[in-house]
Amino acid sequence: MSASQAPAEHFELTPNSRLIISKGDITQFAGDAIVNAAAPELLGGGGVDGAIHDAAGPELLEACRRLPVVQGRSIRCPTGQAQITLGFNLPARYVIHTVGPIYHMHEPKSAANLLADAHRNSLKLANEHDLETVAFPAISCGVYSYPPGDAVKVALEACKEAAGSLEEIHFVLFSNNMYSIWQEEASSTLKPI
Ligand code: AR6
Repeated sequence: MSASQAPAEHFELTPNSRLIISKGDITQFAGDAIVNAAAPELLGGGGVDGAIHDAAGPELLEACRRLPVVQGRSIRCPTGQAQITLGFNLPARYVIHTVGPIYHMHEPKSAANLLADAHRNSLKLANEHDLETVAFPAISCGVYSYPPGDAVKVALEACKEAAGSLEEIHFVLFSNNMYSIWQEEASSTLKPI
């Protein structure tokens, strides 16, 4: 089946949490939170970050500006960390902003650790807010150039470790290619349900 016809695929991630992979636009996700693949300043940008800010409306940028600068003159979210705001005009109640690594700026092993941190810290915040459903895009797999075949392994392993009491962890992939990569990795490592 081609990805454009593909239904959402469900897998057992942990005994309590299911992993759901679908193709689409994450700004349409109507669960508790969507994760944004942001830049460290948290002031918007291109890619999924731009789409989320456009759909959420200007209040999202205002909420991001109010988050404290924690490093240097402008960094609100160092690579691998996460911050949470409301979702404003989005169907999702919250946006969890995280920053993945720029692949070529790190040794592959540190890039993998930072990408895992981005997923784990996003899920930590989701659990701290008692959320039940959260959706991730393919963090770092666009402008930040992380090879998607490696990123998916890191992302799914980190989600397994940090799922906590989340009922559903979704990955909403924008392209056929990214959807197929996620679907193949999940099918080969997790039990379908
Ligand atoms: N829904 C789901 N996925 C999407 C959407 C969408 N609406 N739009 C794009 N994607 P990127 P990064 C996919 O570049 O690599 C920004 O400028 C896209 O096809 O958005 O982490 C930030 O401000 C790709 O597979 O994020 C940062 O500066 C994936 O989302 C920088 O880009 C991630 O691509 C972050 O780069």
